Amino acid sequence: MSARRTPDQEPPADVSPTGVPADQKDPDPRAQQGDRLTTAQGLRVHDTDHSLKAGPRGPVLLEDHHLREKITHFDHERIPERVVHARGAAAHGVFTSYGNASAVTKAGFLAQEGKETEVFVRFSTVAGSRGSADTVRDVRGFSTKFYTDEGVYDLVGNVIPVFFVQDAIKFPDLIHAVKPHPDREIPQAQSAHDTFWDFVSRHTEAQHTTMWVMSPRGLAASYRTTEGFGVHTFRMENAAGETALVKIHWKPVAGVHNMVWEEAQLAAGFDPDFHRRDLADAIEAGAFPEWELGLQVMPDTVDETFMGIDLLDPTKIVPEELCPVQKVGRLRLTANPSNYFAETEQVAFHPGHLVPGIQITNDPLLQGRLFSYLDTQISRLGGPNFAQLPINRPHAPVDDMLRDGMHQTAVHEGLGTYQPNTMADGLPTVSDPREPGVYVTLPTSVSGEKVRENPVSFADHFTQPRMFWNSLTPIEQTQTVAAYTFELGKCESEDVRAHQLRALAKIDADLVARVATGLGLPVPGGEPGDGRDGAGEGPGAGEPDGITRSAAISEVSDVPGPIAGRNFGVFVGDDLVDGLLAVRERIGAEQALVKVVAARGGVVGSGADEQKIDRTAATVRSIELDAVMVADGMAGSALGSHPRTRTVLEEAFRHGKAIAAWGDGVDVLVAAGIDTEAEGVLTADELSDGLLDDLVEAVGLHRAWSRLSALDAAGT
Ligand code: HDE
Repeated sequence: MSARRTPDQEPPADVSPTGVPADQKDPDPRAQQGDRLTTAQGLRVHDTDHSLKAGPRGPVLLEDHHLREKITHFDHERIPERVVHARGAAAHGVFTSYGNASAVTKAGFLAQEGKETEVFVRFSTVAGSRGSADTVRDVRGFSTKFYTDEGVYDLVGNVIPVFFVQDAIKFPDLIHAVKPHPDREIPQAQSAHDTFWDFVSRHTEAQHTTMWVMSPRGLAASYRTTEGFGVHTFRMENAAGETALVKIHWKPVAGVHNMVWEEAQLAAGFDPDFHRRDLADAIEAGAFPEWELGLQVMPDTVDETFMGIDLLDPTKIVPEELCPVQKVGRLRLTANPSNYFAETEQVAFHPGHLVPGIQITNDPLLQGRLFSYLDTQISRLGGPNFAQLPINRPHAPVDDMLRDGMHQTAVHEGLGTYQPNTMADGLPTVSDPREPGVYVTLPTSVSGEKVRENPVSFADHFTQPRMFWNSLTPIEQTQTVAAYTFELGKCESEDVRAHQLRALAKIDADLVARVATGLGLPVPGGEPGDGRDGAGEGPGAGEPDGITRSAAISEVSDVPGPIAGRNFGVFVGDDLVDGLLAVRERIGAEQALVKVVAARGGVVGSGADEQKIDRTAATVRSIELDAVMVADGMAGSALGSHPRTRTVLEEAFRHGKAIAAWGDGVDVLVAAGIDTEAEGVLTADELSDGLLDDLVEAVGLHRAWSRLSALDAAGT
């Protein structure tokens, strides 16, 4: 970008009327050019702050084209938000193949080791509108656009491996039920209301996904620490034409990490952009979020089941104990979008954007999605030409014979708009199906009568929620009970609560007893439910080959994970910098981030020891810190005695976050009522390598889980 000229400077002689030197014209006419403000027609403007008026106090003149053009364009700046997944954040990155997937798929981007493919990934919540808070309880979207050499491949997944309904025809009902009530348009971005629970208690196939959402999985700590899932089973084909049924996973290198409920609520108020900011900040700081792509590969059998699990049923997982996830590549997000609207808002994903080697199955949910996404983009992006938008353009050559239409920006030349032709020398030609890179639909056989029916196995709605419940650790179960109790407690209708309790009774006696007790309602037995579709108790597939517990479901582990990108807040006294460099070095070595917190802004220390203050008593909140450190010198300082310090420490303690203090910083903990003997509270006379090592380990365990029970017992 060239420097702007002041008004009294003469333009250089080689400048065109639009201010763009001829040799610097951007070849893309849609980009902004030059350094002079113009109208949309390229006319230079000398004033953009005053409307044209009949005298300084007179009426505004209709002839002011600049005014009318500026306001008209502004009036149309918004496009319809996505009907679901409206709230999102995205980033650019690179996918690198490990090269070991070629036995399963001939997809070029997975073929050879080290093959790199550019990607754009959009994360989202589902229920809320575009301006809603990030940290609400919800399923989250995890969509990846791979710009492969063979064309665009979209993996449009979620952070929860199952879905609420088994058939796309129910999707409008589900979304109507979870969206705000149509009369008052409340509550925003919440499932804690009657219509949602009315729906999921009657469509009991939703119980499995609902339980994932009620568990800590519904409260992602950050997008960087969520798993992703393709949900449906896909059919993959290798170069020899052999096929397999495959479930697709994203495994976060930073581990799975979720919020506790109070933390999520505080974040929704204090920083509604919490996840969006976290993602962008991490990328800007060079702590690039990473995931490994994993495949569960299962035989392509006629009945499309695996060890009793119907692979076409999107409400079922295949436990990792039965079919391990094989890692086939790594995703790294390396750059933030430069324009939210152009990229994050206009990106258009579609589960039917596939590449050779990856094919769909007859999962009725997937089949319906194949229709929906193209349809919705036409209304959301104003016509059929959205593939021309820069963010949606394939990075492979396109010659599609699609022409004209709303918002056509290409100037197509020649007569080759039909096939076969002689007028354009036969171009573009169709490819020989045996050539690499050509998409050929697998000739799978289809038969049967036209019916509106589900396979029998789809009527088993309770085996897998039971397995999920059994897989949670006691503290995760307690959090899940608290979530059900809160959400059902927000339902006005006794009938709705009772319906949902009857569904829970079919999952687990302890679960339903605890939720019913919290609601003050009688505990139902296993009487016939109110569900549709066989009431969820159909013969079904039964317990997946005796697996009643899957360890991969729980986030709690006694093995510390990596802490890259985590935030360590160091509370310092009025002039303390001693030890701060050691803290920075140790924490920085883990690619984690240090935030210096002092009473007021500016710097602490002087000369070579000077350190920038990142947060003050006014701006610091516990929600953005994974660990709180209270340095020597805090006692008696302005921050040490500040009420905000106490609040941060109390919240960090309640939320099970690691807390460390040394020197007279320990006195500050005691004064705030922190139990210095509790799990994850580390104290020492002075800062040492040992203290920092222990702190790093405590953060790697995510939380001091034993400290959470008090919070949940209190019903928060
Ligand atoms: Fe979507 N979904 N969906 N969905 N979905 C949309 O497409 C739909 C489903 C998912 O970041 C919409 O472009 C139907 C499952 C994500 O831009 C819409 C059904 C999964 C995103 C649509 C489902 C998803 C969407 C709205 C039931 C996980 C955000 C805007 C059959 C595997 C993509 C848009 C982004 C968005 C329809 C179910 C994931 C209306 C009909 C299952 C991540 O087309």
